[in-house]
Amino acid sequence: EIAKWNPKALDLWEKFAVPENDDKESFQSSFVRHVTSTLARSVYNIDNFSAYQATAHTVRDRLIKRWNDTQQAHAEVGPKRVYYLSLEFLLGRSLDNALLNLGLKESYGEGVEDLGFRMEDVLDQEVDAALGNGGLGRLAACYMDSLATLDYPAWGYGLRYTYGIFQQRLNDGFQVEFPDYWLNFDNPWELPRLDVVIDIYFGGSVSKYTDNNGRVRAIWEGGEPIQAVAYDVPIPGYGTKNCINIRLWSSKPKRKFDLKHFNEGQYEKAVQAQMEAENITAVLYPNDNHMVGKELRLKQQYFWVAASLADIVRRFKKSEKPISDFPKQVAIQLNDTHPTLAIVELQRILVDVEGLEWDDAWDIVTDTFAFTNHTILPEAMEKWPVPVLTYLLPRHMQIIFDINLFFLQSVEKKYPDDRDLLARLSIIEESSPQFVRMAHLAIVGSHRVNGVAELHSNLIKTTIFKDFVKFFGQEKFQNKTNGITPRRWLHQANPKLSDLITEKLGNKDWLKDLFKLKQLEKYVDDPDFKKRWVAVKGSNKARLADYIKKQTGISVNSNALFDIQVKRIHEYKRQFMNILSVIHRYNLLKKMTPKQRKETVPRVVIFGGKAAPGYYIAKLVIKLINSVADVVNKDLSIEDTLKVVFIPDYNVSVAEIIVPASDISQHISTAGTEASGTSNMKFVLNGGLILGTVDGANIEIHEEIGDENIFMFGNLADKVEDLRHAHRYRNKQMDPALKAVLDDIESGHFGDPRIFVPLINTLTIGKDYYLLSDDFGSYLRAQDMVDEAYKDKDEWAKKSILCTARMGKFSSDRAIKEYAESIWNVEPIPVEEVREHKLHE
Ligand code: 475
Repeated sequence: EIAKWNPKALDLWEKFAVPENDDKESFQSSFVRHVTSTLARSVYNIDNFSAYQATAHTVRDRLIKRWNDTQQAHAEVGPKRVYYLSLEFLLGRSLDNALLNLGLKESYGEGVEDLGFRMEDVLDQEVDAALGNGGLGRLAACYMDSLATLDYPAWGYGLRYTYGIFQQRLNDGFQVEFPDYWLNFDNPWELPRLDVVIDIYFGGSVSKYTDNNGRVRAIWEGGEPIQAVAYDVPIPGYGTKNCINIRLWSSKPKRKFDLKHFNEGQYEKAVQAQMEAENITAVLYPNDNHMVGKELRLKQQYFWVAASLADIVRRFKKSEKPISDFPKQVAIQLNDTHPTLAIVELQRILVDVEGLEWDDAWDIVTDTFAFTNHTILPEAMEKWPVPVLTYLLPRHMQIIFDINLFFLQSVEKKYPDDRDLLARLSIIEESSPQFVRMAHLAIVGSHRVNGVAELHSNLIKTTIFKDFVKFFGQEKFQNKTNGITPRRWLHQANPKLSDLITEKLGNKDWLKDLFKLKQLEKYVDDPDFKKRWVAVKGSNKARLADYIKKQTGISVNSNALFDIQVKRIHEYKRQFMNILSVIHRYNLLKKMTPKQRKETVPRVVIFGGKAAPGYYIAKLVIKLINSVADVVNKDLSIEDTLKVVFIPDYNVSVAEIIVPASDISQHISTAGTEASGTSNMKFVLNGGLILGTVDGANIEIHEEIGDENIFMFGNLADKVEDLRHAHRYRNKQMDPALKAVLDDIESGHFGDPRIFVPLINTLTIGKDYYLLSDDFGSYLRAQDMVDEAYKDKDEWAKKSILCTARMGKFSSDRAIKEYAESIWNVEPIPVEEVREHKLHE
């Protein structure tokens, strides 16, 4: 428009645009301007944190530019977009990642040094954005990085929690939780869009009316609206101008307070509605792989999907395409069952608001959605009581009953007289009260369902979703093995290894095509290369040793074997088995002669991870680890052959220090319980070997890197049911080595044994559901093999190199391409080309 009445104006706009590939000077000028104008500080009044803020704001300016250009290009082309709905985005820190992806790392690094700061210290000021629990949330973050890098027109939708996952501290070896008020200082990585506001309704009532065509229709009138306000988080791709968006919704009352109550002097009542509205997005539920049936959690879910769908439908309508084109323009991926109400909400919009016939609407809905399952643990399966849904969302509950009715009618038609099949497939669990099974609703409302690793995808087809495969057929059920972004998990976390790889491969192309790492194989017998490879690992271990010293006061020997298990604390992940094997090792070391001890491989066993605040057994595992650490680390008689460390407050930025430093990492879930795992991929990509069970993505990692480069043990998934049966009905004998270790704990060797009774009971009274005693023997043998192998340093180096070289498959770029091609049917949009084309028009 401006160009029309003042053509010269455009030149000015161009001249003063935010620079894109700016140099040291333009960075410095922006830095100083932000220190004075944004932060109201000066050269006499600036610390590392202000330097971080000024740098972050400078980067933010550049991100906004790309973000705008990307949205403009997408508006120009009008492509099919993909929407990733995730209740969790575990992003971690943003500055280093943005600098890398924008190609500004070097110039800004020099620029900030000249101004009197070290980039390392500046980066270290940033607090993690920890809006997630573990695997599922971090996967969403890696997928956004890949979507941006591969130029897909994609959006993430989530919630802007005021409090992220709690901070973990230790008190006398017990976990204590502290609130994570991450927005305490301003957050430069979000753009508040106070103009993007959507009213969300709960409760109210449904009435019927007859439309112009004489059809009976429903209309839902909700209660007091709550506002969803958009906060946009730009996600820059690596080596591209594409910059996509995660839109996080924050809840806010529509009316500030109730004047009537206020005037009556009832102040608490006057602000009550306001507080209830703000509560919706106040806190992330801290449970991983576990369903908690709290009403507030259900409100979060609806609030989020209703706001997101309103936004998506509004964007679609701007295209002025017929509503039947919706699935040609929109693909929505459901990250687990948490956003399943989106299926119901879209059906409601199409039928009640747009006036479509039920069947036409339903075809649009099922063509639009696809659903990813992340766990088969029964306690994680979401189900919501019908009475709760009925009063919170009366119209949605009616629609769910109708979806179920039509679905079961179609089942009945195909399999007449199989009442049990109907009961098993039903979206409604016929208990008292009734429950809505969210996974069933998600399957029925989606055209594709996928698991996250080969074994897991096969298991869901043969166990929890078996009947659905029978009804819908195989094609609907796919596998999409998880992946991780090599930008954060190698280049950023392990700069020395990244530099060595780039030097050998001649360029950085491997960061966009991870299969290129294969070329490293030709150096496995090059002594100079091996030496440098080992030196990098050594310096990463020293870096971790420093961090451990700072955080825990424990000194560890970086020449020892670093054996690491970091992940959420959960019985199925079996940290308990790990610490029991540590006790076993400790007792052996004590019995050894000094000569024997000299010949053993010294080990540092490192743990980290949060337990859900209400998960009593998991918290006892943390206490046991710390109690064992107290005894072992003090015992001079074992001459530094064993150290045990629990690193507090494991999170993304701590993982970036830990992951590059492993010799061995442990992924030892009971076979069939860990859907995929993604930290296994991170460790191996950084040249760490795995000690693991035949579970999740371990199996595919094994396939890629080969037998010699991984230590696998334990019973297979297809044996698990029988073994559990044996524990339940045949008083199974306990492994004697395991028995000895338990006796040792019970003797009081690691502090008051009464504390650990409930934990030990899981193996006895609890019938050892996770089969520790069945796997303990083969676990110890595998540990011995690790020790033996580590003695041959040269062979170990070779294994380490081959690990990294063969990890191409596990890039999240590969995973995202598979989703794009076989589920979403979306194409990349090269933002830069679109812009140039537009300029030349
Ligand atoms: C699996 N989280 C990993 C990872 O696919 C897998 C969060 C809230 C409520 C309930 N559950 C969750 C998960 O279920 C979860 O994180 N699952 C994990 O997803 C990514 O690699 O094996 O355990």
